[in-house]
Amino acid sequence: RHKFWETQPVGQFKDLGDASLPEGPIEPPTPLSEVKQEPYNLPSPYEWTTCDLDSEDMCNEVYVLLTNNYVEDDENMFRFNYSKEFLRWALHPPGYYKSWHIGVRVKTSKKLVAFITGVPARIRARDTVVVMAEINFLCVHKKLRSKRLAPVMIKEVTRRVHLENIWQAAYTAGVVLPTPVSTCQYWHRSLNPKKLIDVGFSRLGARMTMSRTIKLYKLPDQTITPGFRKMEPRDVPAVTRLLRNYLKQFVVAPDFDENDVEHWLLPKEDVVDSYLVESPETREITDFCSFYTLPSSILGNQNYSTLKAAYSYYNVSTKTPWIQLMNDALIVAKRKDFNVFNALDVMHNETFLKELKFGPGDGKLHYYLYNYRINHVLRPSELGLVLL
Ligand code: NHW
Ligand code: EN5
Repeated sequence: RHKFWETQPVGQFKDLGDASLPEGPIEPPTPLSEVKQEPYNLPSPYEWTTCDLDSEDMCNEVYVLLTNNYVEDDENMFRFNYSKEFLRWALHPPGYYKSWHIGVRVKTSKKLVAFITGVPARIRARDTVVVMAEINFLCVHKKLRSKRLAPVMIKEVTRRVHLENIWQAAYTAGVVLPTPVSTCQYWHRSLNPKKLIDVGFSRLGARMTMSRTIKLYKLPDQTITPGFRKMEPRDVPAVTRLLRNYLKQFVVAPDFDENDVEHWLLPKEDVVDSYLVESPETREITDFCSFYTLPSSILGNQNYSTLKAAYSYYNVSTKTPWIQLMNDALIVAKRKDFNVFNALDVMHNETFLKELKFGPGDGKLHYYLYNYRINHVLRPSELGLVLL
């Protein structure tokens, strides 16, 4: 059934439920001298290229490829539209390798037709912190699908990760592959219900009018929690402590240090937003919430071309109740003109989703590890990791 994945060091369907297999690496690292020194062969019309996102031209080529060919929903109504600034941010974390930003061009025309990326990350699985690659933005041009290009690209990124002496990876996908560590549900909170209904993102509920629907999703103009404010550079140490302490409880979670928090969580306009609660009495930072900006192109609508979506990222509550904290996040997202606020049922998100009028979407997200076995399928609430 999975001619490629059956050959890879990932959990196989036949081993699901076999708790006798040891947790940890599926195969040991090989000596670096045994890692293939030359790139894998592509079909002869194509050639490898390394994409420098700092170059305005290359960043634009990647942006155009993804804008036209990246992930769509199951009815092909929406397509992810990551911005150039977002791609630069996503691919330039501390310690990134340029060689892990891999493109495929047509030799004759030099047109960019495929892409895959990795970035390094320290991810903890139970008690063990493992240096991994986070793989994302795998994309093959629509006209070149089903030619088995994806397996070659995956093998090539794997080779380049191995050359840096890294032997594990984490990735998410909307499709089922061998075999998910966990399967999460997308939830959606309407901020602009009229537009969402007009573009077919959501439907008018049974026995609901448009005006009742608009009223149902109304939010206050101002946040409610005293001391709720935008995160600033001076907050990096306190946010790192708060987040590290919070993420301890999950089975799989990133091991963020201050440099990671500065990169991934300091607010960056139209890319990532972060807010915290600073106690007006003690000046202590007690709670935190964040979301990233990922618009989708609306395919074939007369009136609208983009859906502005916020995606819940990392959140921590120690004093402010979850529902109040995330309601404030909804208020700022609404004020910033997002049309919808999306979240997965990871971490403690189930404690606020229903209360805050999120509804389940038609999409699922499967989490995977490469060359690392976890013996049981995890509940989403055991996951402390959000990929972009
Ligand atoms: S998930 C988003 C993936 N991208 C899209 O969905 C965009 C639209 N689709 C496409 O561009 C986030 C194409 O359909 C793609 C497949 C390119 C998806 N992950 O070339 P063929 C990520 O980026 C397998 C993994 O003929 P195609 C995460 C499929 O099961 N494998 O198909 C990426 C089959 O293998 P099988 C996927 O449609 C993680 C084979 O590809 C997959 O022209 C990558 C068919 O290839 C997916 N999303 O192109 C893995 N979709 O065994 C990283 C299909 O079943 C692993 N396939 O025969 C770790 C590497 C690093 C290790 C370091 C130690
Ligand atoms: C790797 N980083 O299917 C990511 N999105 O539910 C790659 N549905 O937006 C993997 N089909 O349910 C990505 N509206 C996998 C996800 C791919 C994109 C995707 C889903 C997630 C989605 C929307 C639109 C559906 C359009 C028709 C959806 C219902 C919203 C409604 C709002 C009111 C309350 C009930 C729910």
